[in-house]
Amino acid sequence: MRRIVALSGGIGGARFLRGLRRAAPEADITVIGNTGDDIHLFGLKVCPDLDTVMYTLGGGIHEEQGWGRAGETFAVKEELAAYGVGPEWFGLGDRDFATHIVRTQMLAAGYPLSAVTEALCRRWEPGVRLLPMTDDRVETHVLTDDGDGGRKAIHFQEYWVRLRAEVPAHAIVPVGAEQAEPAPGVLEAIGAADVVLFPPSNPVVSIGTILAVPGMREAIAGAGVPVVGLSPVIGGAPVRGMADKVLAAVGVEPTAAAVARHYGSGLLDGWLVDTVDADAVGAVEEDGIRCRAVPLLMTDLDATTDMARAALALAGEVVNP
Ligand code: FO1
Repeated sequence: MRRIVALSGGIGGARFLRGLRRAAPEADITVIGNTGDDIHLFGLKVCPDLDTVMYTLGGGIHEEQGWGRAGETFAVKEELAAYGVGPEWFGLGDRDFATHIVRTQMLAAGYPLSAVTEALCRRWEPGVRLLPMTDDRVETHVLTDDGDGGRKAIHFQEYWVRLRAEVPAHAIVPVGAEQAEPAPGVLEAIGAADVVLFPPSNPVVSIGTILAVPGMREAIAGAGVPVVGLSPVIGGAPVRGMADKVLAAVGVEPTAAAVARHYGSGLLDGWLVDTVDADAVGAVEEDGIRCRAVPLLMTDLDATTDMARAALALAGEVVNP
């Protein structure tokens, strides 16, 4: 499989891509990154998922945290706080600030986000082609309670980082998605792909937001190539983060089989579940999706590479049953 397209959110997607790059060193890998998590802060455009992929594959990521830069300092944030300028709940470091300054400057000069991302990647050399899902503004909002018996929509980062997803989420809305267009190169990459992969990213706010861009789902389903996903849910709980909270908001149980059904056999040809969920294989296959159980914990690069190999092997099985 020479041409691989992978959709990706932040931490989980980025770590998987590291394994994929190692599993398929000769392949052309195009990554379509979620931009629904993007946020404007201090007049700067921050793209957490694109940056997480770029830093992770480029060797600049804070390994334990999974987001932000290694060796980070927070002088700018402290100085802003001294002026009473927040939000303090979002940790932007000094090194990371430079990325947002360059990005914002280029956007203000008229470059689209796809061109800006390409320029930033020239420094980081991630070894994949990283494309934002769209050049248009899409912002994921979460409908929560307003405390007065009503409801209010808040930015995804406020829900995720400030509130730690601990308040009820009634709906997840990718604001602007309906009017968005896939970024240049996205549909072409899907059309030329030999396989499309869904890493173990959040099915709602990461992969789901990418699929909400008009034309994206149709292009993937109609590409005529295997589409294989890896479950981000293991043993009834998300491996990382608070994906169960946003799954509940869209009425999906936090099980590997339910996430596969959520994507559906119209989109997904193959699905990997963890070995602890081996008893879900039958149910997923009954839904018309070829399923295998393999270890899905990204404990180190070897384990992650094996996961990527298993995904590519399953794609091969779908083509040559
Ligand atoms: N996640 C946190 O839990 N707390 C933070 O303060 C935080 C800051 C941050 C800054 C830049 C960046 O690229 C990512 C950052 N993240 C932070 C991660 C991010 O909020 C989410 O994990 C992703 O958006 C979900 O994919």
